[in-house]
Amino acid sequence: MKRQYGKAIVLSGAAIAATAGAASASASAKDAAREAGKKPLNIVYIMTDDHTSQMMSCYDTRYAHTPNLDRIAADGVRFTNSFVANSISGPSRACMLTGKHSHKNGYKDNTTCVFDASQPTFIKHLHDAGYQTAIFGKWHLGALPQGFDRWEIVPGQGDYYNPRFIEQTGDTVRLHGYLTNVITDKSLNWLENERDKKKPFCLLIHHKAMHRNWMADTAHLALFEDTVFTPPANFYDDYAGRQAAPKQEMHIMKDMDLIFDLKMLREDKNSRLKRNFQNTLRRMDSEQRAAWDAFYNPIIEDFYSRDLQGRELAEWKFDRYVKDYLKVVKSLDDNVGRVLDYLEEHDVLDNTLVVYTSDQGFYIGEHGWFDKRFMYEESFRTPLVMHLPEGYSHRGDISEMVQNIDYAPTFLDMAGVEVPEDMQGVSMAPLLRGEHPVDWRDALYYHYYEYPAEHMVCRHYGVRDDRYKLIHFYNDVDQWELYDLQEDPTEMHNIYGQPGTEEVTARMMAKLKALQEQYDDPIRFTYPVE
Ligand code: SGN
Ligand code: CA
Repeated sequence: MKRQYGKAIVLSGAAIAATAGAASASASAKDAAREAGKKPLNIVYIMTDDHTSQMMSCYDTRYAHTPNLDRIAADGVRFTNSFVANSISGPSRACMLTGKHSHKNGYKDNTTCVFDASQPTFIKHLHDAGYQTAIFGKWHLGALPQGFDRWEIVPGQGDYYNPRFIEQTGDTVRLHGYLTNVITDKSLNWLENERDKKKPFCLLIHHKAMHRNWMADTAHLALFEDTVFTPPANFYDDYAGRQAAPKQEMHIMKDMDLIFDLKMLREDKNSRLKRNFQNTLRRMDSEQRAAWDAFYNPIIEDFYSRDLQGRELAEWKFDRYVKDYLKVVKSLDDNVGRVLDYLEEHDVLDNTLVVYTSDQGFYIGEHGWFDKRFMYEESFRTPLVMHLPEGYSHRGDISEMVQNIDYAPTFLDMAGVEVPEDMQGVSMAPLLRGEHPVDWRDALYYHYYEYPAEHMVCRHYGVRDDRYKLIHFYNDVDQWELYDLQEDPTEMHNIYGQPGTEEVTARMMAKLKALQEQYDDPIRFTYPVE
């Protein structure tokens, strides 16, 4: 099969010999940069959790106002076709770090896997090449981080209030404050006081926000209360023609917990996740708790007094879900602004690549859902905006299809470090220079494994090109789905097997087979159409 663009070693800045090992390649990169009077590249990679592009105003103006995220896009680039390889946290993080699909990096799901942290990552390659490396925030890979000079991570999913952190010594400490602020404080402190300012750096700022259960900072509780948010057109999807979709347990009406997710806590009311919510509230100090109760108590009383049912209840849940999510976005956006301001004020921004993305997209009521996992657009996509360092002239939108396996080769390529042969992603650096490589990939591969598990999304793999998507759900249903994204962008009509789709089905099946071979996915499959 034809090799795709980006496997060739492309070094940024002045021409640099590309055959040397990582350390010497970087030494030459830095020498060349110095000779050219340029500062070496820094990387600030900000990744949130479950932040979907429907909730970023530079992608979608229906709900959110995110001036700081929009500032990154306005001064830099916005990817309009950015996707993940496996739409769930740990696997996404493993793809991003290794530049490889899940079956190659071994971290296929959150529930049964532990990340083999001894394997190569872009962080280790940058570190070997002389970069200062650090991560603060959510790691979620089971094993402790390797390859970082400095790390402080939250255990598992982390806590919004007065969070625990695992320190590099192995001790777990409890800090005071709201997690999004605390992670940013730690990151800025490292930039200002802890790093060796003579070396280039790569800093990973990994937020818990906007992960479930969307607990806002008390400072933002009152926001968005004057607006009533209405659900998207396919909120009442009946899943006709699809077998996996009706099996899921991520439905706002059926599965979103009134107490844990929507905070309607009252002594005389019960829910499946009530105890989990009480545990999160117990983390608060008396001042935080008083502010929380003062805000929520009238809403709780009003809610139970109305005894909403059916669609009225579903739409009330949707509205509260969006309000909570937006309040959490507000903290995130403010904190991204703090990082951008720091870099600008300290004269670091010009030679720094600032990346903002999420570990995957999320449903905001589309198909009636919250959560992610499916290869349908809302969760297959992930936001991606970048502030570009000097030397990268492109501004505005980039429409080529990119995937989170591309991040690792991109960072190495831009830093002047050799991209290892076995990385499966491709460097996006040419796109950032404004080039449109004619042999850029024309289709993306996806494979999701976490089943049976929370939210009950069946295992599936699939292929997407610029118009069609073919998915095979193989456990424990066996169904193919085909969507025409041009005619049916919300993926409501599975046209697999319909008369007139034979040619496109055969073409997409061939692309799927080619990608499974190219990426060496060992899954045993049969292609019903050859
Ligand atoms: C938790 C959440 C789920 C979520 C997974 C994975 N439940 O288990 O709703 O799908 O994380 O999310 S909760 O009751 O603990 O909030 S991921 O982003 O980490 O992959
Ligand atoms: Ca996530």
